[in-house]
Amino acid sequence: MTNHWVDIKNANLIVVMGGNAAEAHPVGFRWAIEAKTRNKAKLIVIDPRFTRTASVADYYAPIRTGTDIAFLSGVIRYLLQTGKYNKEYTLAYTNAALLVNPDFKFDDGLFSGYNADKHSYDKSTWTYQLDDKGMAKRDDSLSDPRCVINLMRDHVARYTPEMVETLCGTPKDAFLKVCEYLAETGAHDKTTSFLYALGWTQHSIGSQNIRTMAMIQLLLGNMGMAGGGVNALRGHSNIQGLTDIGLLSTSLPGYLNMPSEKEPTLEAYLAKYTSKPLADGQMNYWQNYPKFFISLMKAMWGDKATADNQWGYDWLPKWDKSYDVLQYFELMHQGKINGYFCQGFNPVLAFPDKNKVVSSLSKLKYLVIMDPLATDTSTFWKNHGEQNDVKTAEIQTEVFRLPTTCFAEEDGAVVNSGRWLQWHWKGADAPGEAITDAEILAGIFTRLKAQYAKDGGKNAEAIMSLSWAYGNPHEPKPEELAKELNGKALADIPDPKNPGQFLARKGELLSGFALMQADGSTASGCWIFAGSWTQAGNQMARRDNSDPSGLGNTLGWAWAWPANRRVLYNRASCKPDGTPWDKKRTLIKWNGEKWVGVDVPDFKADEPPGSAMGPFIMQAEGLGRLFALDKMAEGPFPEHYEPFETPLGTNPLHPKVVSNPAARVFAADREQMGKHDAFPYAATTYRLTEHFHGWTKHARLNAIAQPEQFVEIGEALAKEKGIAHGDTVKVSSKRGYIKAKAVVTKRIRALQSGGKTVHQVGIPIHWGYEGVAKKGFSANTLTPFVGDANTQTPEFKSFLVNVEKV
Ligand SMILES: Nc1nc2c(c(=O)[nH]1)N[C@H]1C(S)=C(S)[C@@H](COP(=O)(O)OP(=O)(O)OC[C@H]3O[C@@H](n4cnc5c(=O)[nH]c(N)nc54)[C@H](O)[C@@H]3O)O[C@H]1N2
Ligand SMILES: Nc1nc2c(c(=O)[nH]1)N[C@H]1C(S)=C(S)[C@@H](COP(=O)(O)OP(=O)(O)OC[C@H]3O[C@@H](n4cnc5c(=O)[nH]c(N)nc54)[C@H](O)[C@@H]3O)O[C@H]1N2
Ligand SMILES: [Mo]
Repeated sequence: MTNHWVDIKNANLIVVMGGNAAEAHPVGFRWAIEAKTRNKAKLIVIDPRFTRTASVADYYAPIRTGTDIAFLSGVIRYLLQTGKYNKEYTLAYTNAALLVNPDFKFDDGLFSGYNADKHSYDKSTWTYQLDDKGMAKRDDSLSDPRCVINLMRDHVARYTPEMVETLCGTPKDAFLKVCEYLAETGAHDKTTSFLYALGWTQHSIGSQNIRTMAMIQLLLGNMGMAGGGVNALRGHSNIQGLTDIGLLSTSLPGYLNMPSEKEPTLEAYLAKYTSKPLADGQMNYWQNYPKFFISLMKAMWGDKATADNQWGYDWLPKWDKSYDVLQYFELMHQGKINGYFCQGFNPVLAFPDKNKVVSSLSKLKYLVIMDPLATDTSTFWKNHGEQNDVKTAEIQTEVFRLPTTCFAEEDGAVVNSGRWLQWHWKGADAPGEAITDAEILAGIFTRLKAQYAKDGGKNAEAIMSLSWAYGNPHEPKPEELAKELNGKALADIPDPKNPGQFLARKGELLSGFALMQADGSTASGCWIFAGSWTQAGNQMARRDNSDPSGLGNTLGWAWAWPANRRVLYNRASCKPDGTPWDKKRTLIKWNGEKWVGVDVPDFKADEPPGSAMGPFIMQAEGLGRLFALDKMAEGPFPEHYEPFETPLGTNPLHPKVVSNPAARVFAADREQMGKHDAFPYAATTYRLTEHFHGWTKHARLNAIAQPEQFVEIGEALAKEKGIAHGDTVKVSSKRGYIKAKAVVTKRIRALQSGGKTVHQVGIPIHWGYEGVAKKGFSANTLTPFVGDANTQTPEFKSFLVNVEKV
């Protein structure tokens, strides 16, 4: 979230699209209800299904799954055509006026630079026009046809209300009604908050779904504003923390980059990621990259990291390709992986193409399961009947089960969707032989290290040099890990403004990332967490909920990254002259000397209004990007591509380019994609309030609350297929089938899309064969093995099935 949970109450309009907050985030959703009751805010829902969120909404519009970019591009077209957007904000704070490279093009579904063999783009034309100082050129009169806003207007011109209706199946009137709601919040004193989750991310065009919405928020002037923003409602407890500390194969903690083979030296690496300004006078925070990176190296290798050995750069792995989970299971499937550590992950239920997953696990020599529960994955080798019909004798994989504690059985910090690090205390001791994940990992590390010391091995120096400064090396404590992430001074840090004084003395915990140095005198495991545990103590454990402004910016409650800031880009909540766009939403303002207010300013504290510095300080030009330059895999502007399994069989906009041209699909999986003639219905998968993934089928009360696997189909489809409410149906895709009870419902209606009737099928995800609940099928028996071109998040939300009465 750029904003935070409580801030939702400040919105005038709440759009839930690509999520179902009332069911998946029932506690946080209270803030949407608070906005409705206190602010007379309107709540609108756009979802293929009439959800429980829709049932308390002011307006609901249906949509065909996988078509949100078309819908949102139609909204952008509407805003530009009617002029109902925040023009001052757009001109001052976005790249609308900047000039784009004359060689950048979009034609018949493809942007300039496409390489059909590699399914990827040469992005060298996705740039600005630069002046002789290397700064981006701009035309504030917006008359140059190469201005971003003019190219964008041309790009979205195709998304007329009629085209939106054709692509999305959303009736034109409903679409226009949503446009009107949104346009009202283009006023300076009105905001929209978008709440989204997997309904947007789990698509082959997932990242661009979110980007299109972010562009709308920029046009409406809602970024940086209380009650505005781009608000991802995250999933697992601490999944936000997981991304923050970089547990992705191409990331390092704090959204730093894991080096690749293309950066063999530290110099090449830092040159690539230390950004240079694209506008005169711009502070761009990534100019500090070396300070954050070298501090991380010092946290990793301690005294062993020195200037002479490039702070241990050579010890870091250099990726040749992304090792996302799709890639990893593909390699496993090809027989190239010997062993797999499966920590807090149940891939047989959670990962696409369950049959491929089980066949991949069957090729391993060993599988280690770290989990508090006996998961379905841990017994993938057992024949569980129709739900897992394997030949046990043919599976040689040795499975080790290491029982762990769960979050309620240990202390630690959980980062919520609003970036708040909240310390929590354990509620109970773990039962039986369960020990913490940290103790297991430390146990493996200390043994590996001992073995390396004895026998040597590949990259031994990296293992031998790792800093492991914990009181008990076999069991690092949450407090120790938290302080390591925060960081400390390894030498006295002099204050450049006050000679003879120090910002920190040697050994002290850092009070913030501004203290970090690129000379090895500071260490920090995750720069964005600096300030969470300082000399003043554990900031994450604070529980002062005083709220002087009433906006919910409780700066004394827990601690938010970065720098305890609650609303990102809050400089943009003020006009260029430093006064707030909307007085009742004052987060910060200029007091004549510096920026002050109820939030921590997201700007240089003493940079006066009217200077050349833009508010989006993580960007080289300081502006919100309507044109994304080279940051996205499939183009600087979003474009509608069909799901890999499309019920239309074509893309009405450009039949030659049907699905995301930059998506990575493994050859064998391409063959496993179904076609609409054999699998005519558009399916999507989702959660139920009463269950949490595959855990709660181990709990009797949840199993009683939602006792049996079902699928939802509309009345029209049920009638066509002769299916009655409560019948057992077989739902099949090209990859397998499941059987479940049919729930025939008005909540899913047939849509008219692409000149035909499209029926949608809803499939909840919570069943499997382990636990106390009635057995069921992994919903992922049906789903395709393809992901978003940027993140590789699987396309769980749009695929094709057939439905038959059993
Ligand atoms: N009770 C409960 N709560 C949970 C979880 C749980 O298992 N149980 N899981 C947690 C986790 S890990 C996560 S990530 C979150 C997920 O939170 P959500 O994303 O809100 O949950 P889902 O139910 O997967 O999907 C949300 C909605 O997306 C809709 N949808 C499907 N395709 C599309 C589309 O193309 N466009 C649009 N606009 N909508 C579409 C679905 O119909 C569904 O209503 O929930 C968290 N909360
Ligand atoms: N078709 C379809 N598939 C989906 C989705 C969908 O919407 N549709 N949603 C996707 C999403 S968003 C998610 S998040 C995944 C969820 O996929 P998983 O993360 O695989 O699902 P969980 O059942 O939550 O599994 C997590 C495991 O962690 C264990 N666990 C809990 N606490 C701890 C702990 O402290 N330590 C350890 N080691 N283990 C612990 C639990 O017992 C559980 O077995 O599913 C994904 N798959
Ligand atoms: Mo999730």
